[in-house]
Parts: sequence; structure tokens; C-alpha cells
Amino acid sequence: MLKQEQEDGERGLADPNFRADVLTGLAARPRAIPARWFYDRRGSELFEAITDLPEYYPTRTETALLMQIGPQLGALAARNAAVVEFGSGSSAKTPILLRAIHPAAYVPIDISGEFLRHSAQALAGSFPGLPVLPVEADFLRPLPLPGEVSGLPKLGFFPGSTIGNMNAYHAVDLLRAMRDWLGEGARLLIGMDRVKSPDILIPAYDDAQGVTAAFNLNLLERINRELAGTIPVDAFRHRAIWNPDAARIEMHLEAQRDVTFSVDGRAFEMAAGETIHTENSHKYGPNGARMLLRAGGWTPIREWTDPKDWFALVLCEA
Ligand code: AVI
Repeated sequence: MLKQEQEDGERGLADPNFRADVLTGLAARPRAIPARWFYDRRGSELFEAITDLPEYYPTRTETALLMQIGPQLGALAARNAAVVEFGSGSSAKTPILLRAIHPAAYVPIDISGEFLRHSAQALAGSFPGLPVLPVEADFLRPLPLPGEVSGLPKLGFFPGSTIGNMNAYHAVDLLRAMRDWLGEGARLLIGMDRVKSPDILIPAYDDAQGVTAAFNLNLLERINRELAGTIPVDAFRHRAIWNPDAARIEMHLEAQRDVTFSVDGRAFEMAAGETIHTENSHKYGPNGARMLLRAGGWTPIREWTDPKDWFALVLCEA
């Protein structure tokens, strides 16, 4: 999210796509708002706090795994590779990969320009001599990569199990777009969260300190702030549900009593017990993960998991 966009949002100049998604989503049955709208300034801070929670295992597990496999990645990576990171954000995992494979260039791609330039600068400071070539773009719509990396072998990096926030249809589209973007002969290192017991999954998305609840409820605060909403936030509660048929954690906001409110002048009513579906986080077993990657045009060539098999890093070839 651009600082300007955040400031606009805070001043009430809402993104028209946000308005459209919220109004359409609240009128739909079941009601649903895309998870991408979680990440205003407060939402991004809360997400950072989630990654440190004792119950939220993915970040810690993936980081440890990446450190452990660093030497193997170093041996597998092409000499002179350009690392292209999708949705780079403020990832703490990037330096681990860069130290392991000593690439010839690093291309972070993110939709949030200012955030991107800031983290690219910080990274360039830690890796003197490494060309850092940020690209501000929505990686669903492939653009040419910087000319400096045109002749270099590409290694795409997509950590964090962000692919899990898409349904299979959109995940396959994204994987194909990445393949087009990186080109023939490219490789991709992707983080995918494994299916596991709901006893582990539910607390990871409904933690004891209530940080994930605050993250989910912040969406309603954001609607009130940016879209002249009158939603009684205290009438809603965070719900995290394991949906075994779809192999995903679903996050919902559940009305605790009958409520009426308006958003941008439009009136809505919700009965006690009704929910707004705000996020899916799909989990993959080894076969499901491989099938998804193949459908997206990638052939898995190596796979690493932590000792509990909670999280996987998969190296694929285009
Ligand atoms: C960003 N994404 C991979 C997180 C996840 O685990 O699905 C978002 C998240 N939602 C609640 N906690 C974390």
C-alpha cells in the first residue's frame, strides 16, 4: 500500500475498488470481502505482529527451513542468477536467500511503490555490490523485467504461503503469469503451508492475545473510516474455521446480534449469527501442492519440509 493511498484513505478519499468490493461483498450471499483490503497501515502492522505470535507457526517455520537449506540452494542455484521476488514487502526472508545463493541481481516486485523503494534501499545497503532493481507492478499482469537481467537465469521467490490466500483457479493464473514473466528455463522457490491438525491451525488464526481478531475486525474499522461506514464493530466477533472439504482456514466476522448499518450511504441489515467471509488460507498436502504447481506450468524438482512437516519450500522449473 502506498503511503499516499494510506493517507488518502485516512482522509476519507477511499480507493474506488475498495468501495466497489465492500458494497458488492456486503450485498452478496454469502457476504464476503476480499482479504487484500486487510492491509491498510494498521492492518499491515497487525499482520507483522501476527508473524511473531507463538501460535502463528508459518513465518518462523519457513524462516528456519530457509536457513537450514541455504547451502543446498546455493549448490542448486545457477551461477549469475537474478532473484525475482513476488510481493516482496518487508520480507525478512530475502537476506537469507541472497546470502545463500549470491545472485547477480535482485528484482523485488511489489504493488506498493513507496514501501518497495524503501525496503529495496535497505537491502542494497546490506548487500553492497548487488544490483537491486525494484519493479512497482501488480504481478498478475506481467511486465518486462528490467533490461539489466534480460540475459540472466531467473529464480522466482514467492515465500510466506501467500499463494494459499487464493483459490486454486486464481493461484493457477498467478503461477502461469509468473512463468510468463520469468521466461523459459526459470526456476521458482515457493513457500506452501501444509494441511495439518485443526488443533494447530485454529489457534494460529485465532490466537490467545486476540491479535488476529484485531486484524480481522480492523477491516470493519477501515470501512467505517474510509467509506463513511456506521458498522457497530463491537457487535462483531472474529471466527476462524477449518473447512476440511476445501482444506482451508476461513476467517469470518460474525454478527453477535441483529445489526443495521450503512456504508457510503447504502443500508445493510445482518441477523445475529450471519457472517462476512474475509479470508481463505488454503493448506496443501504434498500431492495437492505438486498438482497445483504443475497446473500453473511449473515442475517441482526439490521439496523441503521442517521436521514436523508443517511447511514446505518447493523448488520448481518452468
Ligand atoms: C498473508 N497470508 C499468507 C497470511 C495467512 O496465513 O494466510 C494472512 C493471515 N491471516 C491471518 N493470519 C495470517
